[in-house]
Amino acid sequence: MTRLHFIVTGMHCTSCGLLIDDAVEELPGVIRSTTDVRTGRTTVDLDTTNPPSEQDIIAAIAQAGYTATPALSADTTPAHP
Ligand SMILES: [Cu+2]
Repeated sequence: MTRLHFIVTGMHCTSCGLLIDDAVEELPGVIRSTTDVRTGRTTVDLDTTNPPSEQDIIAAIAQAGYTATPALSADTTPAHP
């Protein structure tokens, strides 16, 4: 399973997050989408066999009316050089 993180702008309440999760979860290859309205982040768990691209997910979020940009993983720290 792969996990992608996005920063989403334009959300103002819990139902915004639910709209985004519904839109993303309709994409083939998406296992689960979790949006935290408070932090403005969407976490998407993907099937590794045929996952949608980052652009597919951003497009689905855009269709729901929000702007998403790829974010570095929230739960990993940058590797040391
Ligand atoms: Cu809302």
